Amino acid sequence: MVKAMLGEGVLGRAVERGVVTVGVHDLRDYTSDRHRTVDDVPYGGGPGMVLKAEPFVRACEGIRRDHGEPASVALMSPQGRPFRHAEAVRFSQLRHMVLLCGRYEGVDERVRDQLVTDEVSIGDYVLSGGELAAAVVVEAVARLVPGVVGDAESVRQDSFARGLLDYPDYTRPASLDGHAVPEVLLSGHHGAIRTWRKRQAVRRTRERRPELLEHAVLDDEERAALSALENE
Ligand code: 6SD
Repeated sequence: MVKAMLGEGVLGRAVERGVVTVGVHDLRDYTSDRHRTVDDVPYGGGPGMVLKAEPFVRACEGIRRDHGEPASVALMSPQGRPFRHAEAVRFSQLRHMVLLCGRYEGVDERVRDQLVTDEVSIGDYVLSGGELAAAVVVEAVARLVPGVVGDAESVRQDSFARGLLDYPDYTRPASLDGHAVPEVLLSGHHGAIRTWRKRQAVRRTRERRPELLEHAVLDDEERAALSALENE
């Protein structure tokens, strides 16, 4: 599942070009019993199973032996710190990181104590396993590695890199079932278009994600747009 996801698209091509390397490891390959057991019943009782610590420890030992010491060992978990653009930037600057994911059940706490340097949540909802979360993190981080996305300017202009939501986009036709594209975008006035887009980005952010404005670094035009909205 993880190999299929990471083999596609922008990331898949970057891996083919050798700009980034992604290894996928199966915890069962790091077990020693005949049944390749990765889980056991929880001490103290209760429902569900708990992923054993040893397969995680042995997997990390193997990775360390083959690839050197990782700069981060991140555990995908709903108990983690929210994964945002700033964390993606930080991870993208590391030479090597490991992402650990469980499936179906909890993880023995000693994995956190002994191995994990970053516990990461991709959002406040519960998945059945960490694989999708890890793929989300890998994709968001890899985009920020120079050379992964062809157009570096598009990465710089990405919504959360600017701290604001994106402005609305339009393409042809100029009118669709009576819904016209905003005049200014057809005007050819690049200055006016830039100003309109900044206003739209600020307006959307204020309406949908006002908390983002607390940390956004706004330029003069964006600050003016925000003041104008606040006086409306
Ligand atoms: C048991 C997991 C690992 C189960 C997860 C992470 C987030 N943000 N929601 N759910 C999750 C991660 C669920 O393995």
